Amino acid sequence: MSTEKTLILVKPDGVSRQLIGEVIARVENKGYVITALRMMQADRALLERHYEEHKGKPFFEPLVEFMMSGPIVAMVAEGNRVIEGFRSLAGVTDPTVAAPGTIRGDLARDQGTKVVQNIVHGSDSPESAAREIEIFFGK
Ligand code: IDP
Ligand code: MG
Repeated sequence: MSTEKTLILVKPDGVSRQLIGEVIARVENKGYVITALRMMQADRALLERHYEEHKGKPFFEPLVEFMMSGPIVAMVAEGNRVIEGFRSLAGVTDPTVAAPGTIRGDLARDQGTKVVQNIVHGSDSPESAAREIEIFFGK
């Protein structure tokens, strides 16, 4: 049985607030294994691919611009049910209501911006994880 993989991003707000280590610590303390890691400046083409499911939504352009606004950290974490497990560690999308104890609930809040700034991204299904890992790390 092969263990599951997920793509995690520390978004530009997390990097600029020096929360890379905090995010990594939460992933590792939970028991998942980080098997790939890179810091990068994402370009528009990569982000439009990554967020293609949101094309046409009002927050799509602000989202792409926000994600290009500074460096991000991409990583692959592995472990049984890591996709679900990291989504649980991250908390819900809106940081105002994300549960305390989660990354978004503890470390983010509404900044009044067009796009929700919420520190991290995590894949939401095995299909998305495979697609997103290929975008950031290749085959
Ligand atoms: P997720 O990151 O929790 O999976 P998605 O619905 O996939 O949430 O949305 C991707 C990202 O787009 C979110 O993390 C957030 O930064 C932003 N976003 C999602 N919904 C909204 C919205 O309604 N308004 C503004 N920004 C949003
Ligand atoms: Mg999503």
